[in-house]
Amino acid sequence: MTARMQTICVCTSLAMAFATASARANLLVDPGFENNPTTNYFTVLNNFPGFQGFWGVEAATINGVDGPVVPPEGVRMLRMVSDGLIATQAFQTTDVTSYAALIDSGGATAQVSALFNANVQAAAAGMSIRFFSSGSWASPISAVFGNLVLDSNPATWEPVLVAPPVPVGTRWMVTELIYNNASLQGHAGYVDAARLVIVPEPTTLGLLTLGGMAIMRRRGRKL
Ligand SMILES: [Ca+2]
Ligand SMILES: [Ca+2]
Repeated sequence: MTARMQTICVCTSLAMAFATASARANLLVDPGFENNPTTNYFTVLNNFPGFQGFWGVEAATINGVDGPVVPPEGVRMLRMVSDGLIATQAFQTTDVTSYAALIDSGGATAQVSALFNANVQAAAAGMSIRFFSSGSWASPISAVFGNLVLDSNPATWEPVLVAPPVPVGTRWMVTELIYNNASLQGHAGYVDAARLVIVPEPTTLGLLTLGGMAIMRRRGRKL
């Protein structure tokens, strides 16, 4: 196989992987902060079933263009500010009972990602995925965190991605968006294009998809 053929083959595989991945349902409601109002985080975390699909926030609003920061998808984004404590957070709960067979086989991976941006030097952004055995904050199984120190360019959006295996017995998940308050230095931190997808694991397809995301991440940093 020539180098060109190999390149075409890899690109085709990646394209197929992305096409398949994009066909998988994003389990988050209003992942781009375009349609629904936010509510209080306390309300969401105290009633998973009743407030599934709401973004529950500590100190945040849904905004359009804000100075030099432009939403990367759609016309709105989440604008998070300090809540005066350590970190400002936003949460959404998701019922994954329909994935129970796959999850309890030990063969599920959660792919969780979002784009972050701030008009300040070295803002500390992060996200987590938390696993629960029932629709209650009182039934935690585990949590996995990812974080990234952002560049100072308000024109660039940088992804945070975590892709842990889904623990057996998981029935609910909580997706969390985070900024360290002190790192914002009185400015806002922005989020858009959040994503939560459950995929079979481990598969070649999954590895290709993650490889593709890594490529996108590197390209994003060059902007
Ligand atoms: Ca958006
Ligand atoms: Ca940036």
